[in-house]
Amino acid sequence: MKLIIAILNNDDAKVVTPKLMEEGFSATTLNTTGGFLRVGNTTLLVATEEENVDKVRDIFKKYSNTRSVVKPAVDLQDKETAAEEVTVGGAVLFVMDVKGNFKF
Ligand code: 2BA
Repeated sequence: MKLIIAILNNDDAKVVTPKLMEEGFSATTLNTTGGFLRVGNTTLLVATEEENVDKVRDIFKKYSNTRSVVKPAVDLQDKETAAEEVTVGGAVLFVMDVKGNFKF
């Protein structure tokens, strides 16, 4: 069994999550914040059998969009950072081994 940890834009998550449900997958949604931009994103946890990983990955690939976002300039007392444009996502996926799966 594998655990897919997927970080994606909140709007894309609203599309991806029902698509996963339609295909019979279970998912847990976490409201998260990106460390770099400090704006909200969504983290989805999807545990599934190894043979389904490609199908799950394809759903994320199909419904997640890349975005260009400007990280505003910050003035932290005497330390200034310039505004910066970064490309976010579509989705960032990590696939991990699951050693146990219990329900009580
Ligand atoms: P953020 O940390 O807010 O990062 C947003 C985007 O800013 C990133 O897009 C990347 O293009 C850029 N970025 C991130 N860290 C940077 C840095 N130190 N210097 C310059 N640019 C940087 P994505 O790579 O598509 O990541 C989207 C979100 O996925 C991230 O939001 C973060 O929440 C998560 N993420 C990405 N890579 C991760 C990793 N290795 N571990 C944990 N979370 C990750």
